[in-house]
Amino acid sequence: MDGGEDRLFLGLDFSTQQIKAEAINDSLQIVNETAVKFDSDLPEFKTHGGVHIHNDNVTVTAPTIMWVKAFDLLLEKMKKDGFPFHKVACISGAGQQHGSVYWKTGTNKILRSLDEKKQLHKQLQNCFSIPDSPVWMDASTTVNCRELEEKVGGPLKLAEITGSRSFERYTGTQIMKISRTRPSEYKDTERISLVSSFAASLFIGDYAPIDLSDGSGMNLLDIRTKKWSPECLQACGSDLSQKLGDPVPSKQVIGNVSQYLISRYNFSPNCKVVAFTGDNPASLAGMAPKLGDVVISLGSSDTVFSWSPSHTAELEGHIFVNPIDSNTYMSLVCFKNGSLTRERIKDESADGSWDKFSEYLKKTPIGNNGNIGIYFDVMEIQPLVQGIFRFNKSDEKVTSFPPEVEVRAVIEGQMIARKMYMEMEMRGMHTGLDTRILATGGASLNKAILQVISDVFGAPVFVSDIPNSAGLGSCYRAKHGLEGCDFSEVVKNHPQPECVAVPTEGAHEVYKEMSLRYRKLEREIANQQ
Ligand code: 5FX
Repeated sequence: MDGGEDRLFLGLDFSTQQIKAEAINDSLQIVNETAVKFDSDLPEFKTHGGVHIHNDNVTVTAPTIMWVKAFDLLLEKMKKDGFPFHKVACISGAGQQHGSVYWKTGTNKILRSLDEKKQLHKQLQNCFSIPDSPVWMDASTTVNCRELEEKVGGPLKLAEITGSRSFERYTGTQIMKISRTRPSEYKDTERISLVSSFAASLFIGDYAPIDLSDGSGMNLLDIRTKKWSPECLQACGSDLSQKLGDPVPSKQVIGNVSQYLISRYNFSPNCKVVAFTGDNPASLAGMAPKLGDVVISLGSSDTVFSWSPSHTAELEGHIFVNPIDSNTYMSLVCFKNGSLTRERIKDESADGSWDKFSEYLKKTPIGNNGNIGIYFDVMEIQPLVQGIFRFNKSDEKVTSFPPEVEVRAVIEGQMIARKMYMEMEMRGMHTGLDTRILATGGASLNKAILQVISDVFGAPVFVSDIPNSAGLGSCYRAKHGLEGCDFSEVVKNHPQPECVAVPTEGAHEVYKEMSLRYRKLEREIANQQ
């Protein structure tokens, strides 16, 4: 190995429902894609959508060891398929954001002296002080959120420091909850990782640092100084700065691949690892956006994000340190009811067929004859509400819609909310005919859905033929970190996305009025809960 056209860059994506590896060569061509799906490939963990939703309906966790076992399976699959591990020059990766991993005291020694003959999950099975990791879908920490905000001087003050007011899924309050409810397990925790830095730890055989971009999703990092905020740490748990380690810029090389991986899979001893980051920051890198582009990512969660040169504190949405350039920022809004809700409605109203779903979207009018649906199958983030709500054109509640109306209602309702919260979070951001909306994620393959997005946002929608932008972004980040050049240099051969939908005439007026109604109805629902 070493240099030359032959070298590869490996990108990992530890997402909610699966882990995936993607490899590119120096010309940015994808040469390998391998995935392990938690529900179907690891049925012994009995997850649904990669998680366990507890009986209280707000606690959501995933077994940490399942992720380790998935890592074993993934690399074994690649080995079996003859993947040339020795050609990998650098690795980076992404993880579902906010989720946390609790390593038991003494584990670092084990990580540093792994036995190449044994699978990793067998060696790490007793190494997690909290065996079930809280994930981004968890909404069980409302009391902790209020406490954190109060301790630092209110929600806006917290947003000024950390880029976000307190949100239930954010890691700081998840840690606070664990330190209060499970004090002995907390004490027996040597290190706390995010899913991203946990995954990186499996590659370097040591505790990997948290990167600044994913670290911004914890309500613990001061995004102005790029250091942990002492007051936030103090509010969330004792000895927290030791348990977290120092954060590093997202493009930092954090070490070489472990001896375990060299011996077991034939990685090169020179193979470097660049800090892993969150899935949304990695997606930003994978879309290679221009300033002013808006990315809409349609996955387990739906997110809308963009690259911002500066930041202002807002009560809705989030600001993260930018994964590509830690002197700039990225703004993001996140919605919990994304693809699983769309899939449920496809199953219930379109006989489980995406073709039929698309047909219904095409045959129903823009604005759905005034019908509006709000589908929060699980507790939404903004607003913090769960339930299904349907309204007719006079804003009266109705209990059901005909199937084709239901299909349009879910997509219109979701996209109106995506635009509305994007405008609240990214003050001054308005989409128009000169904005490029870059769509990614599973639903970006569905042209009928993309047409609704274009109509609601009043902007053309572009897609590239790579739906997994987090994995690709991780490959780009690996190359960027290794070469230390400008990111624009790394992505100069990135395939140009193609315009697949432009706004329909007249749609703008319909959605302008409908958005006002949506906002009023959503507020009423939130006030009633
Ligand atoms: C972002 O803030 C989120 O919570 C989600 O998009 C997760 O990152 C999904 F993995």
